Amino acid sequence: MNTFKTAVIATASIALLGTIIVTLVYFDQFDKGMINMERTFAMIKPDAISAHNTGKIIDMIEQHGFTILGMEKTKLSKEQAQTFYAVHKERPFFAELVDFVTSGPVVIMCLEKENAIKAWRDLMGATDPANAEPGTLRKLFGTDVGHNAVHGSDAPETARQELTLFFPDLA
Ligand code: ABT
Ligand code: MG
Repeated sequence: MNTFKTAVIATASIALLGTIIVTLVYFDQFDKGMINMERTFAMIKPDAISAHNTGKIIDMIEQHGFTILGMEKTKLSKEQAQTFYAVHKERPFFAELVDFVTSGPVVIMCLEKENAIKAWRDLMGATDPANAEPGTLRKLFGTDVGHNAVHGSDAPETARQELTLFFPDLA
């Protein structure tokens, strides 16, 4: 009899636990749909790397709640830089831009957060550090419009393109 009762209680407990787990997983998925979890492509540029600001920037990324899904220190080839900045190829500053971004190592990252694309652009600050808000990465670590410490995708489509270029498994 005791064995029978134990078996009934054990079966009921397992069924209850199963129901709780299924419910939690369901609500987790539901939440993810509601909160627009996004991925973006980020880069720490050669100026910030050579100034030894890599660690401070990565620390701020984590302090602001981004999850670093992928990260690599690498040096871009001319071809990679030209593809990456192809949208600017007709601009007068294109050659200078490609020279700069290939002048030394960079740290490339895939970041995840709710509304990550805008959140990362907000943390970076304005393209020209002179116009960037206090506390932003470009105000803290940028020098001028051509040497502005960090990059971030500017829209969902560019995030997908840039992640496909550097982190195909995370795009
Ligand atoms: P990125 O994150 O590097 O793409 O910068 P952001 O999106 O804020 O600004 P855009 B407009 O994409 O600039 C690309 C790079 O070109 C540099 N630049 C831009 C100049 O050097 N002179 C200019 O007049 C303009 C408009 C700034 C960006 N990169 N760096 N280094
Ligand atoms: Mg840009």
